[in-house]
Amino acid sequence: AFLLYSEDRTDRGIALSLQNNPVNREARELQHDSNLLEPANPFKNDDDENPKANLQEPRKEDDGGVLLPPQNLPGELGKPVVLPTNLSAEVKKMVDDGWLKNAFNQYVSDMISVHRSLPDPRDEWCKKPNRYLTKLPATSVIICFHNEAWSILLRTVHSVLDRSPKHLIKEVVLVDDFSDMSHLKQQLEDYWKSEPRVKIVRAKKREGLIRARLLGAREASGPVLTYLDSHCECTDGWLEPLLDRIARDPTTVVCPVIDVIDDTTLEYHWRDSSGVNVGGFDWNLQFNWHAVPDKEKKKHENSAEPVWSPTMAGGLFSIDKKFFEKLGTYDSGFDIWGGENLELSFKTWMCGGTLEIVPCSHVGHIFRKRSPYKWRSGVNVLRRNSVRLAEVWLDEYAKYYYQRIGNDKGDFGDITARRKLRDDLNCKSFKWYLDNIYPELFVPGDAVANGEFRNLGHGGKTCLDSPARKSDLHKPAGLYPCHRQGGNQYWMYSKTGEIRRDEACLDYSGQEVILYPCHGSKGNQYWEYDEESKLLRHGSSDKCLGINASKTKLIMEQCNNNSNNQRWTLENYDS
Ligand code: LR7
Ligand code: MN
Repeated sequence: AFLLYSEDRTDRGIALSLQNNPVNREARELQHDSNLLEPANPFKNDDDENPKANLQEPRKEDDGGVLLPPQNLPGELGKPVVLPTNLSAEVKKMVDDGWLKNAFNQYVSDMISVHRSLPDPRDEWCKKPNRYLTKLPATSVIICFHNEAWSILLRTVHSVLDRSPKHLIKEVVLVDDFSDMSHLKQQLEDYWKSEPRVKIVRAKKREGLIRARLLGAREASGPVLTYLDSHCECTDGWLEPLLDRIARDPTTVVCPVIDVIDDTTLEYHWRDSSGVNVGGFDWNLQFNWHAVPDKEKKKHENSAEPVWSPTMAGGLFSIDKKFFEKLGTYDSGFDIWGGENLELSFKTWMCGGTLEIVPCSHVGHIFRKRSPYKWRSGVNVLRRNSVRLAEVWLDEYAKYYYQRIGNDKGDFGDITARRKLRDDLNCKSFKWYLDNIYPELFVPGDAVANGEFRNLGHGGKTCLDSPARKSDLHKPAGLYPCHRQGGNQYWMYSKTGEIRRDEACLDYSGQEVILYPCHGSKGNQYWEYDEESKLLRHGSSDKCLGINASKTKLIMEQCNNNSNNQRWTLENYDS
């Protein structure tokens, strides 16, 4: 198999058609297409100069005696595949095209077996005998895709079939959300022709991932639904720990730990259960990750035990089908992408369920830096979804989201049915959720001021302005003409003297004024506002926050009562 793979001069077209033969597993490995790469074999192990030295006896499978690739094929065991730098122009173009279409390295994915092996990231605790109930419910696995790459989609499905006990997979429902890539048409049907457990459902128009998931749920006949994105890989034993929680209590909604499949090398990254994160969100209604809070840690003897999570990332979870239906599934008014993850999270907690991350279950996901597909033109889809979410579930807290979007709700459609659902289910309040399930969240109402922070110097039209995303932490905070639309100009002044947005705090340690993760211990993040003089005096340096003459930079100066460029008005200040 190795010789064939490294020396055969098949072109890509042939590789593809071989790949489609569902009975010839070995032939599918020919997709690696190494001949197009220079040097001829870029996949050799780091410490191995001679590629032939890698030649080893292929493993035999116990069932059909079909050959499996040797462990040193590209990407096996989740190892990274690094392309050589001296690619020919022809190959480089294919690599670039792959990135363009998918926002990850499709070329590298195509080199890797759709049955590749992965590390086993499980804690020993997970493998103890009798850890899980012997009688577990079967699940329908629903995978929605819109223009997904061939090898990635196939690897997702094979990882489910290859690494789950047969009797626990009722079926795999592939929902095609109106893709136009040709490999997702007849070719996909042909590929799965001899696998009765794989069903393909086609949306008649572009529905977006939320309605596509609902379409999948309608086709699913198992008692449990398991959703996966179309670019995932399940590891050994991923399924049992999820189903076990649902078998014990069908109102428990469970998520695996989501490992990272590198978008460039397809390397499988994982951390042990001491590094497990839980989900949260910010007032822009964006999902984010957090370390497990101490209070939750104390409830467990072993870090591999399931932990409560305020929210889920959205794409990877299992839920009892009846419970999902009882909760009113998703708001089908949500379009394309976004918001549904928080909707289901809030509902689960507020309407009688529990949301958990199960550290014994690991599934990899390719995190992309941009969305490769078309959304919808002329509508801010995410905002519309988020406003629907806020209107139905956030009660009096919705206003904090609206402040972030400049109070511009736009047309968010009709939500009466969703409100009725909430009433009928007798769900708890959002305040209850925040107080009991997510007390770590900073609530803007607890701030002394919130909104724009305007400097009165040089015409008084300059506002504190920074995106304050995770990637902006440790970077200088900025300034911009005030625009009254919230967003990067929405700040809070907390009771404890922080100037913050979400988890970013204005911080000064003698150099530049930067954003830094809020630490809650004052010092470099302590600012004292005096309503009278309008100065913002910094705790540890005793200097005042000002702006330079060109209104481009925050500066720290000796405090001066008469200097307008040190004077600030904080919106909604309430002493
Ligand atoms: O119009 C669409 N139709 C689709 O079928 C758009 C997307 N999709 C499919 C798509 O092919 C993919 O399988 O829907 C899935 C999700 O789309 P991605 O992969 O572009 O989204 P993402 O991984 O960036 O999105 C995360 O947030 C989404 C919010 O709506 C969904 O909940 C995704 O499932 C979710 N992914 C995860 O939770 C994986 C971990 C990411 C994190 C954190
Ligand atoms: Mn995804």
